[in-house]
Amino acid sequence: MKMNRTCRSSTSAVGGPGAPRAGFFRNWRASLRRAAPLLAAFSLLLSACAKKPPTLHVFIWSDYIKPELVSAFEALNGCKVVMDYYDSNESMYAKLKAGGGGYDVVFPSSYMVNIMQAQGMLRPLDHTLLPNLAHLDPSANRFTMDTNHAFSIPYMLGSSGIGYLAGKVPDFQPTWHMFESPDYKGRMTLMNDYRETIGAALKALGYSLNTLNTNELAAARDLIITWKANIAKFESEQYKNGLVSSEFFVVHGYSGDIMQIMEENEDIMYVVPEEGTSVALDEVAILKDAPQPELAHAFLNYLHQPEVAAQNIEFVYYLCPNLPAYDLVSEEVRNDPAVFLPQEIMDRSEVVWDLGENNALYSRIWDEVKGAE
Ligand code: SPD
Repeated sequence: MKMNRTCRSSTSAVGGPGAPRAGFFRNWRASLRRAAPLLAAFSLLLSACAKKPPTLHVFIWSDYIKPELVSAFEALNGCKVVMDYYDSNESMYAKLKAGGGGYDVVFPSSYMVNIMQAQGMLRPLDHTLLPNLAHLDPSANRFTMDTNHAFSIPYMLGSSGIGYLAGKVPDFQPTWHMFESPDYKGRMTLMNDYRETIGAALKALGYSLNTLNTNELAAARDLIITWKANIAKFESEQYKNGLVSSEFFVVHGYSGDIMQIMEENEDIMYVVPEEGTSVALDEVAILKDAPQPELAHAFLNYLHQPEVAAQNIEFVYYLCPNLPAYDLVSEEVRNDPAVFLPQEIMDRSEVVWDLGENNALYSRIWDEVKGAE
């Protein structure tokens, strides 16, 4: 057989019928050489992914979950939980709106769930991943508009009230009008939270904290301006340290937060003023663009595991509406009216509702308070 160029380069001359052609090998080797850096990067990425556990980013109120429960969740799920904190619904909302975060899970109060859901900020919940929904106390539904838990599930119920130092304020009276007392000028704080503080003033005046009556709102504004002359500042977080260290004698704060610091200073007391207050249900929701939606569902479900909910109640001193957990908490907590709010407090208190476009009535009043001398 005459050998020509064609024959020498033919595959049958090298490996018989069906064997790959030498040209193919050359092309393949060249492609491989070209792809080598890409392949190396890809395998680096794979090994990095294999080593790095998934991370759940949680945006939550401060002092609102028992840290050991978070560690236990990490161990159970082979993941890492990174937490960031906020001190009001509005500051949380503003940060998310400004594009901050990359968060998966957030804890808005029920009125804020409504606002965020209407603006497409929340992810619909997949109930097949939330079997512990079966443990929810259905009576918590009167504090939320998301009664089917389409976008959120109840997390904790609590009240707002007044924390004070019994030894420093011997004439303390359980009324919002304490903030008018000149005797404690500079030693008092009010929350930097427009629905809470306008709500307190409205209750002090005998009005609803969801009123749309502009005269009532104007009267509340004027009362807060009177209070403002006596307080050290509007503040929703540092009041706890201030009460423990006796820098402040009378503070407007959240029930569980004030109960938590009682161990650090035996003089601290908490009361719900006789005129009534706001009772808030904070919920837990998954953000629309959550990077880890499945892990986020696992976290929500975990929070309603009865033993977890019970331990959390004991730690934060708020009430997780989880029926089997009620039987698992200590008798001391079960009988604590700051945790299991008695009917007489419920009767004079209200939930802050989303007022839609009328929310602006409140933010306008708040701007006027802040701007007043
Ligand atoms: N540190 C936890 C605070 C919880 C506050 N929940 C109620 C918010 C309603 N303004």
